Amino acid sequence: MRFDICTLFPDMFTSYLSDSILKRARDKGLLEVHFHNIRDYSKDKHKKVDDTPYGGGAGMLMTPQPLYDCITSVKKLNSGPVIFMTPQGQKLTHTRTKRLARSNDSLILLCGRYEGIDERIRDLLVDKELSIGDYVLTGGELAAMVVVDAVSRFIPGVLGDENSAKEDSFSRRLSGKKEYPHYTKPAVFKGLEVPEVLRSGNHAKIEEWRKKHLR
Ligand code: 21W
Repeated sequence: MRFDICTLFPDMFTSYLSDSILKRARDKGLLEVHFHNIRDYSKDKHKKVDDTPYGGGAGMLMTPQPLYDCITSVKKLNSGPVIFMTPQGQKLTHTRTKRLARSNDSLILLCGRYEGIDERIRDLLVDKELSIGDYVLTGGELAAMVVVDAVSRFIPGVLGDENSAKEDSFSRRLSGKKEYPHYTKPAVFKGLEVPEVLRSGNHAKIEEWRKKHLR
């Protein structure tokens, strides 16, 4: 799956996407993430990308020209829908991340900054709007990273056998099941002992203990 991310802050993404599961997915060629700095498309002599709102009001808006040129240029590389990350968007859910992965070979993610974008960019280029929850972030970058992470887990081959997408804890919880308490070594930590039965090797007893402690 391919993601193209239009942002004023491409550097914010690199460390997260270059580690762990997502790094392995990119190395294996299962996941491609490309960045496009909206500022690079500004035709203003000072590379300006924001301006004051018509009608007045607090804050600045992203001006349409750099956004338009950035997105139309990216659309030549990526035929997927343009998704604008905004607090007004549809809420990202487990079901929506799954659907995004299953229905698209590629996505274009647009990260907003300041108070938002000029409405004409929505009219001309935006296909869908997504929010990641009811809280205020500084911009769309963190939200876009959440989309890449959550959606990538549904790309076949991205997760190893030990934590496959349909058996992960969140899917189990959604399908009506709960989680049991987990323990790893050491057997005693800060005076708290791992339940004896989990160290017994008796799989029937372990199963019984885990069922009893679902929450
Ligand atoms: C936050 C931009 C608030 C604009 C009218 C005028 C992307 C986000 C964002 C941000 C406002 C997401 C106002 C959950 C988020 C994002 C930055 C509006 C008030 N209204 N998901 N001014 N939360 N946030 N400011 O914040 O870009 S997805």
